Amino acid sequence: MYNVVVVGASGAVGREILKVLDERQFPVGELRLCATSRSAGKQMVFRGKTITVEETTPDSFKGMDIALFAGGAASKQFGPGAVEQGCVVIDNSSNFRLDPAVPLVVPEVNPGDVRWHKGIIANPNCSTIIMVLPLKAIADAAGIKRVVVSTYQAVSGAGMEAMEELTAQTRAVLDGGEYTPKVFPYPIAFNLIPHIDVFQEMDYTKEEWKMVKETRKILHNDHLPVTATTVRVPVYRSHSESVNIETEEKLSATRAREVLAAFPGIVVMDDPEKKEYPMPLFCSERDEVFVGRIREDNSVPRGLNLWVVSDQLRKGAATNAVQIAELVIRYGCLLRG
Ligand code: 2RA
Repeated sequence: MYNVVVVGASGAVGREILKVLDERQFPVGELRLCATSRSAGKQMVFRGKTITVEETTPDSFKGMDIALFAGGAASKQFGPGAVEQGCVVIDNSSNFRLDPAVPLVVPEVNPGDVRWHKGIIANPNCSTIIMVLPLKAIADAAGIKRVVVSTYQAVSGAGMEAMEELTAQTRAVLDGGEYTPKVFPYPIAFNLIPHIDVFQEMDYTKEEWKMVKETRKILHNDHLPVTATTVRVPVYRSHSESVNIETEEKLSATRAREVLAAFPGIVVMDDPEKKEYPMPLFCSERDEVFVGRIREDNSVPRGLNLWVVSDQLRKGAATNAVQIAELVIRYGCLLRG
């Protein structure tokens, strides 16, 4: 059994981490739940036991084997200290993802990178995780020359307050009232916002750069041409992505369907005659990445179009983090003996 601390336990990702630990029968010994002072004192239930959320302090990691950080700034403040105390840190924030000394891992894609960790292992951005499973399947079968992705990202990617904003705003609009946005820069109800996170170089957003840079790191392909447009949509849960891939070798849609279906963690949902394709409606609260609308792109000699949907709180965050913790145990690379 392993002692586990969840930091950011009461947020949208933290809650999901607890569910996933339970569902996957993770061998939890002691479980400590931590958060900011604002959430300290809240009570949460894990496997029938009520646990009070504590404020995170350097002592929160004493005697712990694995720390799962749900996101935000906490891992910068407490992560290195936790490692010094012998605790492996699995971090869902962007604080360490591009640090060359920190592995960035999607277990179905680059599990071996877990083995060289020095204490911290980064969990990639949700929209990146969802895309790299099908990319790896296609790369292994035909090589990849270029990727063009457009995302349709659920509000829960921005946390629980963003979900509440969508609900309150939708009600206000239907009732003919007004609601001033607090989380998003514009109303999200009955709207789309082509702006996730802050604007950076070349007028791409940080979310768009994450998809470019993290994908290259996970696929061990530093120069892979990837370009992204990320868009927030008024959906509660599950990110969707339109992914256009130029391949090195020709891959028919039929063969693409086969290699995608054979890849771990992917479910192919693709039968146009039966109107079968992935949608957030079907994919939420599931751990798999769903792929449909698989078509050859005949505007280039070798190209494919995919429609990819996955629950970003699960595979895009909590499930991926817990899968990394499982690999740490399987590979025997905990910090304490
Ligand atoms: C979002 N990708 O959806 C972010 C969450 N990590 O806002």
